[in-house]
Amino acid sequence: MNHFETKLKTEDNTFREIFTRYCYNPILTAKDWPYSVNTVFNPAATMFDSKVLLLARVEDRRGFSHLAKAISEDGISNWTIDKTPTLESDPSYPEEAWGVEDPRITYIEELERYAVVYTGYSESGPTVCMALTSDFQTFERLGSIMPPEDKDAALFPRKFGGKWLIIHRPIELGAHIWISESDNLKYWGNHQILINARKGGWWDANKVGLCAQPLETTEGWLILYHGVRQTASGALYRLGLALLDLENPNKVLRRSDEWIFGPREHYEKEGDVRDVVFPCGWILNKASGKIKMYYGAADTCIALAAASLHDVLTYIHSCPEPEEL
Ligand code: BMA
Repeated sequence: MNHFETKLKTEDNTFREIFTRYCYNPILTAKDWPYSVNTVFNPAATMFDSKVLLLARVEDRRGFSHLAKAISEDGISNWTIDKTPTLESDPSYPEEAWGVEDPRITYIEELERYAVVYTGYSESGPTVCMALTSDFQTFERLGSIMPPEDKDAALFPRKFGGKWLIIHRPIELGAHIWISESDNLKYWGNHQILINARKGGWWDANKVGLCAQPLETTEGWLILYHGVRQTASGALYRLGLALLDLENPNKVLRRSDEWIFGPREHYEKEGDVRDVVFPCGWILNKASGKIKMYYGAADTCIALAAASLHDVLTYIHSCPEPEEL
């Protein structure tokens, strides 16, 4: 039985959804956790030891977040969850004073380690932090790598022209998505706007941010990002796609004009923060050509949706080339 929705259309038949939701969503909630927590959401996702590893944002009942890992063979069920927090704020790192949030994971072959890029909630606001790990048990912290306020960051898995590249979203100067380079993963420069927040009536006006880590395909780097629309009843978090040049990721080849996924089901529309879908990770199974996208729903639980890479690439190629910034 196919546990993803077989319908490819929304009820009013107006939009062919590229990502279809798992019919038993949500896949993980606070009730599944081995210790008492408020909510579990916004998970990073990667393959580890041939299994799916999620690193979820877990909010405790003080309101602070830590990261906790959950591992599953099929990436859908039978999750093994760490009995205690996997990565929690360390008092010797003041940038994590009020917790750690929203991780993204990239495997760095050259280092034979995973880079976990996450938000440190410092007393001066959110800042981008990085830690390296080979086992998801011990982490080597590189500390804060961007001044606050900055978040929604992920690393590319290899160097380009001898430089590491990172995507991130400083809040000053318009909440655009930026790309920066480094010789050593610690000190970053040559900052450039990559994807701008549009203006006015657009779904992604005023604030955008990277969602999952960049996904390498033969046709370019797939980028999943969120746009935040302020409405009379609060913020509305929806998702768009972009395609970056494979050898020069500073160049945006395509960008969706429309959002491709947004809050629709009750678990996305109701929770601690209503009307939020917020993926921090996706996994491409190269053999089947399927992408599994893991997302936080309403800042309360973790849900899953899947798409075929072919459909995603066909869609993004039908999108316009963005105007030069
Ligand atoms: C963002 C982050 C996310 C959260 C979203 C909606 O600024 O804090 O972790 O899911 O807001 O509340």
